[in-house]
This record gives sequence, C-alpha cells and structure tokens, in this order.
Amino acid sequence: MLPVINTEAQPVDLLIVGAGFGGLYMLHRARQQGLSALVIDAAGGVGGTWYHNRYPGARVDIQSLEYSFGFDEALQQDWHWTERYAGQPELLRYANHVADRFGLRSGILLDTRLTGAHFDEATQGWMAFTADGRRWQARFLVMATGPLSTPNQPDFPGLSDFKGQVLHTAAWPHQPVDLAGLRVGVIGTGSSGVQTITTLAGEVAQLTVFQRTASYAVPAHNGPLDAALEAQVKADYPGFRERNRRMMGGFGSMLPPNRASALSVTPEERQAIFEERWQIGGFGLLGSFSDLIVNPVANEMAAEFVRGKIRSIVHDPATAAALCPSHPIGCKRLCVDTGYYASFNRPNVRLVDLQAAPIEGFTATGLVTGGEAHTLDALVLATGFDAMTGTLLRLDLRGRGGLRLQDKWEAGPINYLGLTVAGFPNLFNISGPGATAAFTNVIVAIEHQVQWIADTVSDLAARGVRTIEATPEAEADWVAHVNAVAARTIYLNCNSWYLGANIPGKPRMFMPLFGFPAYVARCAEVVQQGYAGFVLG
Ligand code: N01
Repeated sequence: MLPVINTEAQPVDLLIVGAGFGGLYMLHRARQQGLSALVIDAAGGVGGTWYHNRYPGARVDIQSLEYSFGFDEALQQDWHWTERYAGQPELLRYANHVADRFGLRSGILLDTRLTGAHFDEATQGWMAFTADGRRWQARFLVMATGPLSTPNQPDFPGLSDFKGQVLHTAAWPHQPVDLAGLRVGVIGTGSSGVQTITTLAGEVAQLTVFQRTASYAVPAHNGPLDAALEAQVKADYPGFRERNRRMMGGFGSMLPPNRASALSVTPEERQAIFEERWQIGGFGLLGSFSDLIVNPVANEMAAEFVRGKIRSIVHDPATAAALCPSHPIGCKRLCVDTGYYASFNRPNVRLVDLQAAPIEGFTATGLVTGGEAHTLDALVLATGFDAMTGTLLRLDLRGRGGLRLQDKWEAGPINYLGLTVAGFPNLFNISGPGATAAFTNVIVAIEHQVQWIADTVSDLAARGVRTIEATPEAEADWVAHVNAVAARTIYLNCNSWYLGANIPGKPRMFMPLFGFPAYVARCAEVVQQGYAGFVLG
C-alpha cells in the first residue's frame, strides 16, 4: 500500500505528472534538494514511452551509451547495456532500475490519471484533479507527460467495419500478440512503422505496407555492445557526457568532426564522407557536413545519396522508386533502421503507395486502395502522435483567472523558454514546445530542464518568492526566436509533426527549438539576469 503523501492540507512542493524518464529524474532531483514531490501517472508502471511503445522491434535510435542518465556516476558505471541500441524491454528494465535504485517508488502513484489542474489565486499554487476523484495541492505543477504520448488515431471512415485485429504501435497490448502466419497490413512508415515493418516482415505470412510518405532510413548497425567501447566510455563517463552536451543534439561526440560544407568538396570526397557515415550508422549522416540542414542544395546531395542506397538495396525498380522520399532529408525525423529497405525484397512483403492509390474504405476483411481490395487478418496503425501539445490539451489546465490552456494555445503553443506559459504561474513543462527535446538526445535534454526547474524552485524558495510567471512579451520573443531558428533550416519544407502538420486542423506552428548548447546557455543567462522574462511574485 503506497502512502498517500499529499492531501489538501499538506501541499507538496512539486506535483509531477508522468513517470517516464523526465518524471523519474524530476522526483529524484527534487528530493535531493529537500523539496517534497509526488509523481502521478495513468500507466500501471514507470517508463513512459518505453512502457507504452511495445510494438515489434521498438528500439531506441540513439546509442544507449549516450541515451542514458549521466547524473549519477555509480549508475552509469554499474549499468550494462547489452546492445548498441537497446530494445524496448531493456529500456523498460532500465527505467525500473532507476526507480528502484533511487528509492523513487514511494513517491510515485501509478494508475492515477490527471484530469485537470487549476491555478488557485488564494494559495498561489495548483489544485490538481485525478480521475479517481482525488484532489492534489501543489506549489508547482511539472508536466513530464512527454512530447510523444498521445497516439494519433486518424479518422479512417469505415475502419470499424474491419473485423480483424486493429493495433496501434503507441498503445501496443501488454499481452504477447502473435501475428505469425497472418496477413498483416501496416499504415504508416515513420520511425514506429519502419521498426514494426522490419520486424514483422520475417514473422508474418504476408505484410502489406501502406505508405503515404516515403521515409529516409539510415542503418543502425545494431549488435551486441562493443566491450572495448563500453570500457573506453566508462573510463571517463563524465568527460564523455560533457562532450556530448556541447554537441548540437546532445549526442554524437564519438563521430568524426563535421566538415563545413557539402559544396566545398569534390563529388568523390562527398560520396566518401557520406559513405563513411553510412557505415558508422545512425543520425551521424546528417552531421557529416554542417550545412546539410540549412542549405537545400547540400541537403539534396545527402538525400540523393540515401536514394542511391535505396535503389541499390531494393531489387524491384518500381518499389525502390516508391520508397525514395522527395522531401528534404531530416525535415521529418530520420529513421534509424535494421534492414528496412531490404524487407521489401522478401516475397511476402508488398508496398502500396497511398499517393498513387489512396485508401478508399474498409471492409470486414481488409481495406481498399485505388480500387484494389487487400485481405488482412490484422491491421497495425503506425500513425504516430498528436505531438508536443496533444496530451496537455486533452487536460483541463486552467491558469490565472480560469484561463484555459486550450484558449491560450488556440493559435499554437506559445511559451517561454520551452518551460513556462504566461498566465500559468508555477507550471513547468518538460520536453514541451519551444524546447530542444525533439532535436536532442531526450535524456540529456531532460536532465538539463529538470536541473533548471529544481534549481529555480529552490532558489525562489530561498528568496521568499512564491510565484514565477512568464511575461507575454518574453513569450512572444521566444516563439519568434524558435521560428527564426527554424526558418534558417530546411525544417519548414515538409509536413512533419514538428509543425503539427500530421494532425488535421492542428495549428501550424513550428514547435521544437534546434540547438541544445545555445538553449542551455540561454536558460542560464535568464537566471543570471534575475529571471529575465519572468515576473516573480
Ligand atoms: O510517427 P510519425 P512515428 N493515412 O508521425 C502516416 C519518435 N520515435 O510513431 O508522413 C495514411 O513519424 C504518416 O504519413 P505522413 C521519433 O521522434 C522514435 O513513426 O504524415 N498514413 C507517417 O508515415 C519519431 O519521429 C523511435 O504522410 C498516415 C506515419 O503514419 C516520432 O516518435 C521509434 C495517416 C506516422 O509517422 C513519431 O514516430 C518510434 C493517414 N491518415 C518513434 N496519418 C525510436 O527511437 C499518419 N500517417 C527509434
């Protein structure tokens, strides 16, 4: 039986929503600083993303030596990853290990769904409500709900007519799902789809992939973790973490240094450098030249390199052509794969190009595209997430004067520093819009934001300050800054979830900030300037 830590009479300093990596570390850090804190999560276990995303082949796309907590030397020395890129079960074990190792479970209430939270002028704090009818009072509300936590369930007319099994990658059942020997369809070819397709291709009788937009995928070259590399990193893990924190995305310090411009070398040199990165594997391809994400000409060279790989891997020219993306590479998040394109050489795998043959409807036994009926036993929706805002906007969050977040964000998720929202005092958002999480090794991004929040809360308490609230002016400047950074890149040139473009009717606003080190510097500067852009009450 968990102790009920909080009552209306005994407010906690921090009510943290979400028991993923953000919520776990927020709880630990708050306790280390002598703050009282409680985590609530609707899920039945800790781990957030890695609790819910149990689809076949779910695996991290940043090397595990990097995608792991660096705040505790003993933790990073003791933990051993078995693979270069850990799979979902191992990542979930890691989250549980962190919860146990730091004694966090006594501060976590699972199966407890937040329905809303209102800022209370009388107490200058938050009153939160959970689905079980309980109320929770807190000085600060920390939303660690994750940027990719509300699955996107497109409104496919007639889907309910289909009598086979329908699964969503982001809400995969906890019981084993046996698709062996079945005819399976997958809609969606982003990171989740690419991993699901690659894994199912070798298991099911027939796999039909319904692709609306082709994806760029680079090889992970996954395998058992190299013991020599592990020893080398562990010999100076703090130094390794520090070098990664200075990288644009908070990872990748092991890669060869970037070259300045893809246009400054001969075609042969360029090809050799792309090839070197392809052989190393992972996101590093995009960092081979510093101008790939800012110069469309340089970007097209990298894009064409990958298209060349697709054409060399996929035997059927028509399938290869349909698998070649036309948008700039990196504009939608790059996929890191373990044999995705080669899956289409298997006789049991077929690609259906929804651009040429759109979905026309569903029947009891499958779906129809471009006049052709596809008979299926099961359908997997790998259709992604209502990213960054979906979870927050499904809650009844109300700031000063009853201001609803839905109204505040009607035209898009305006915010300050990716951490706060004007009109919502003492509310902090981890990995939210306006922050760098989407472009960063998310654990590195989480560690930075958690430390900033905990330090700020402690600092305000020491100063006798009760509330911190962004000003509308600071918020407007910040949103303009995030968009100005994006405008210098190729990120506005496709329909990505970064822009909210994957959800019909969602306001189109570029949400994540690119450039982790500059973001860290700005957050520190704000504090040094006496919390510039905030009103302290
Ligand atoms: O979602 P996505 P995801 N009809 O939005 C298609 C992280 N992640 O879950 O591109 C037909 O990328 C949609 O088509 P289109 C990572 O940050 C990480 O795959 O909109 N198709 C697209 O192909 C990633 O970026 C890992 O035209 C429809 C797909 O569904 C983020 O999560 C693993 C459709 C959705 O792709 C999201 O990835 C998994 C419709 N109505 C996820 N609606 C790793 O660490 C959508 N689609 C490896």
